Amino acid sequence: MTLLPRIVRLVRRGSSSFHFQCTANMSSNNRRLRVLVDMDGVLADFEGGFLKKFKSRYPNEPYISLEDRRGFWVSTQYGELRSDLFDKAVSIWESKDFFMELDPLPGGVEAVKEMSKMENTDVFICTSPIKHYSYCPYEKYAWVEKHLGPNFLEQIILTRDKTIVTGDVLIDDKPDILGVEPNPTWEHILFSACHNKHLPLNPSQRRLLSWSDDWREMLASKRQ
Ligand code: DGP
Ligand code: MG
Repeated sequence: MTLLPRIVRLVRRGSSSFHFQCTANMSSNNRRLRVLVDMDGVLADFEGGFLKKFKSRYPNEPYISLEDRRGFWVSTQYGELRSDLFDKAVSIWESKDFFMELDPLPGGVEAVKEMSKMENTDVFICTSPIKHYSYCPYEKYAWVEKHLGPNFLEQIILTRDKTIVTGDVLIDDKPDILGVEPNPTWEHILFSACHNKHLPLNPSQRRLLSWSDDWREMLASKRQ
């Protein structure tokens, strides 16, 4: 039997099996992997850039070496060292050019370029701007244009709540990614950073130790 008359009959009957077959075919043929990649601590060296500028602006103040960093919030640890260092830390990333001048972390830009060329793969940069918005959002766009190229400006998602973004994986250095959606669609792959590498291994959470780690295999596992 040729296909067209059969489809016409099924549509006239309003057949649910027709609908099922169409959506099933669409999902098997058009199944694309959506990868969300965080920026600070994953592509851009926030911690290294912060420490360099903190030492240069406050040369006589104590600082926390990257070896000794613990906990996601930099300002919290500086505030524990001495309470006035909280505001001094914040002043660094609230300054003009801080985000723009962050160095790329080794291999990140290359990995993102490579994965964006993979078949059936959509890559988005998913990053939370700080609330002091004078420079950060603009500079994040400028950083992406500079390091990944102008076409990548289409792929930027700026959000303070990553749980409402849909995707298959989110590669992110923040250990706990919380928001209004209790069941995000993505699997969080924890990207190792100076502040999280001492955390006890959670067997249900996969990690990428760096961009030299096997991110290709990790993506391949999501396609199965
Ligand atoms: P993300 O990498 O997308 O999770 O963004 C987190 C941002 O928060 C990133 O720009 C780093 C920044 N950040 C790190 N420590 C602190 C802190 O102590 N206070 C604030 N306000 N932001 C921080
Ligand atoms: Mg991050």
